[in-house]
Parts: sequence; structure tokens; C-alpha cells
Amino acid sequence: MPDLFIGGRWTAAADGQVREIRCPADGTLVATVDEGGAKDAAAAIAAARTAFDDGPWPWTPAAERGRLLLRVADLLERDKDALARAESLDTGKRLVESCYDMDDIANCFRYFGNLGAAGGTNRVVDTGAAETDSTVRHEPVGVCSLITPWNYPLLQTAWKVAPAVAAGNTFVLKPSELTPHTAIHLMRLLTEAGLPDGAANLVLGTGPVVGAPLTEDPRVDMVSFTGGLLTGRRIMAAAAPTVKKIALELGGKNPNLVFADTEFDTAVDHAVMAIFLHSGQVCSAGARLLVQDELHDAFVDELVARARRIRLGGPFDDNARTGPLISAAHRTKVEAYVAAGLAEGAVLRCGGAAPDDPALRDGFYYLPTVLDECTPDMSVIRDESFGPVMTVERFRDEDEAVRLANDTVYGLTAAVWTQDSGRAHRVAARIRAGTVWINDFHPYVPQAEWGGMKQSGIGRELGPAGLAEYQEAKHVWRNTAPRPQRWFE
Ligand code: TXE
Repeated sequence: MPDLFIGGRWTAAADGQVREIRCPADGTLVATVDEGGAKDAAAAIAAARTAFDDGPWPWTPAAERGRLLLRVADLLERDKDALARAESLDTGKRLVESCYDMDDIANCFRYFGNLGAAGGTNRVVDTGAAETDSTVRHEPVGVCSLITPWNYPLLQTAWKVAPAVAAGNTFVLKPSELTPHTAIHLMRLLTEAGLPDGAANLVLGTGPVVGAPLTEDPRVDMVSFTGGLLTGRRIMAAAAPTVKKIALELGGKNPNLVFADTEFDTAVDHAVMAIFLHSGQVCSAGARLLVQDELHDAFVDELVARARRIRLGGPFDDNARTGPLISAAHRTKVEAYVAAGLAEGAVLRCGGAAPDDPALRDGFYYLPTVLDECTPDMSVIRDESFGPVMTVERFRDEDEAVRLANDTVYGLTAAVWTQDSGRAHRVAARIRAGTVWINDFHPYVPQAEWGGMKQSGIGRELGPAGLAEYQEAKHVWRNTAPRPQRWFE
């Protein structure tokens, strides 16, 4: 069966191109999929445009749209095992982690489904004048291009597709060219749940070939993108000439602040998890450890010992605790990043290389790495590695901790560890990031907004604002007893 989904039909690429998808854990061939081009992107945009302008979906009552999403949530649960397996083969991620992702994805559809099923968000306005009625209607934005990355492929897709569909939009989805399989499966589930033809379209392919037209075409009203900062800047520029609405989630360089009064074992445990989960390929990863001077030596010694014990392995290896990087190119980038840090004076405490275990030879593995004695001017502090690399900086007091934490162009997440709740709240208030955890790292819920300050992005996903992102507010004012005003008489 072909892999592109355009106007309710499965189709091969117009120019017949295909791509091999290989598992990053061992290089085995997962499948060969159709690779779209500019013609396919144009056809998908046309289908989404027609479905929006003429189709039933934008005019379907919000409650009915919500019920469709609840059916999708049920179907996701039905197909959880197959979806998790497909996600693990594409990404190399441990199967158990893909299973957690699938639960989160069903919850995301359920959250936006319930929001819709509650009956829409239109608002009656009291104008203060008796002979008027006034309503603010929340309408869909239109045709949305949804462009997603490879680290949490279906999760990041769900964060866009569920609210876009709930709000009545039509869309063209372009997943990362490296991880297309769960997006293909999702199209089947949306159709099975009853989404009309043309409301959901899928084009596989690369950023420059398929992504670029999706961000430039005048028939597209909105672009929602999750990925790297450089691509985000490019997308913003591409969307500017036609003044599209944009939503961007562009990663982070997230500080994890540990004060000396914290509970030692728990804070070390979370610091290790904060960065080495999914080998650091997490936009919210706690890549920058900031630790108070007097705790530094003991804390770093212990976390280095634990990092050395982390077992690497493929998706179906029950003993593995984290997997490979997504590609050879990405590993090369992480290697260059570490080399730059060492040249700038960072101290390598562990890792800093690919593992020498012959069983891992065919995968893109990289050892959990800790770079100590880092300073704010170093490139390893300023740039995102998106790999299993933790940098360590020291701070003396609360003011210095906050100053260092905020000394970055990013602002996605941060964490503060202390038993002093006054300090915890002061620091949380002063850090410029979209999410701040106190004595925790990584949890999120679909009810709470997610997104970045500064160059980590524009707009929010999840929560009520995550739905509003896909809506336009329209004020409809009706004069119930119109009379001439005689303004010019
Ligand atoms: O991401 P890209 P890449 C960061 C991380 C990583 C870096 C680069 O630091 O090392 O980004 O990774 C599509 N027009 N994050 O190169 O390029 C592309 O096909 C339209 C953070 O893999 O941002 C894919 O579908 N689309 C992050 C998507 O953009 C374009 C997750 C993401 O790819 C395009 C991943 C273009 N011109 C990487 N060029 C996070 N925020 O979670 C590419 N794409």
C-alpha cells in the first residue's frame, strides 16, 4: 500500500521516489516508504484547502469533532502495541518508552476530545447596550502545515493534530523523513474514526523538498513546527511573505539548578534522568547542571558513577536503559560538540566517545558524557547538543544561579532543587522558561501549556492555549434595533 495520504486516498509519490527507513539501533531495514516531492506537497495543500473551503469539517459542531477525537484515543489504545513497536524501530528508542509515549498520545487526544465535546468555546459578550447581541466565535484558522521531528514522532504529531482537528482545521502533516511509520498509522485511525476526506493529509519527504513548500504556499494559513532553532528561523522567514500564523517549538538548553540543601540521592537520580533519558534527544532535557559550590564535588562524583553504569542497547533489549542516537550524522554532530567543549577547557569526566562494545557496533550509540568545569562563554553551554552530554557549572548563591540559568537564548524548561520552599518559588518565578519544575524533572500533563520563551519558540501546545493556537477569534456584533445615526448631519 502506498504511503502518502492526499484527499482521502493513499498514493505513491508523483515522481516515484522511495526512501529506506533503517533502525538506528543496528542499521537493519525497517521498510521502504514513498518519498514525496514538491508536486505531492502541492496536491496535499490543494486537498486540504478544498476540504476547508467546501468541506464539512470546519462546520461540524465542536462537540462532534470532540467525539471523533475520543474515538481516535480508543483506536490508539487498541493499536498501542503495533504503534509502539513501529516507533521503536524508527527511532531506536526502548520499547517500554514507546509504550509510555503511546499512553501519553491517547491521553492527548482524549484531552482535546473532551475540550471539544464540552461544546466549543464561543463567548457571549455583554456590550453594555441593550439593543445588541455580541458573540466572540472561535473559528478554525484554516489549512495548517504540521511539521514534526524524529525524537518523539507520534507524540509531537499528536500535540498538533489533536488540537488542529478539535478546532475544525484541515491539515497537511510532514513528519521527519527518518521516522514516518506512526504518522502513516495515525492517518488510518483518523479515517477509521470518521474524519472526512481531505481534512487530514500526509506527505513524507525531506524538509527542503516537502517542508519548504508547506511553509511558503499562499494557500496555507498556519504552520506549526517542532524541531531545531535554525530550521525554525528558516520557517519563520518562509512564512513571512504571506503572514501566516506560526507556532514554533525549537528546543532548549535547559538549566537544572541544584542547591546544597537538596535531598542528595533524589537530586542525583533526577539529574541523571534529566539528561540521559532517550540519550538526551529530548527538547526539555536537563543538559546544563548548575550546582552550588559546596555540593559540587560529591554531586558530580556520584552522578558520573551512575552515568558510567547506564546500559546502552536496542529497543528490545530488556537490560538496556537507553538507546542510540537517531543517525550517523547526528552522532557526528554530538562528537564535534564535545570536541569543541574540550578544546575550550571543559573537563571530560565520563563518556566522550562511542561505546567499544562490538554488539553495539552497527548502531549510532554514544556514551553518556559529563563535561565538568564549564563556563558560560563555552559553546557547549550556549548550543544545544541534543545528545547524551551533560555540562556542569558551579554557582555561589541564588542570584548567581538565576543569572547563569537565564544566560541563554533558549527558555523551554528549567528545574530547581532545594528544600527551602521560599527559595524554590523565588527562583521559579525569576527563571525565563515555559516550564519550571521544583524538585522534579520532565513530567508534563496535557492540561498544562507547553512551550518556550525567548528563542525556544512562539506559542504554546497543550492546555487551553494549545487549542486556542489553532483558532481565530471573530467578533460578531448584531444591532437588534438599527436606526440611522445622523453622524454627519
Ligand atoms: O531538525 P530539523 P534536525 C534540534 C536538535 C537537533 C537539531 C537539528 O538540536 O540537533 O534540531 O535536528 C523539517 N522547511 N531538534 O536537523 O531540521 C524536517 O524534515 C520545512 C530539537 O533533525 O529542525 C523535520 O520534519 N521543514 C527538536 C523537521 O523539520 C523543514 C527536535 C525537524 O527537523 C525544513 C528535533 C525546512 N526548510 C531536533 N528543514 C525539538 N524541539 O524537540 C527541515 N525541516
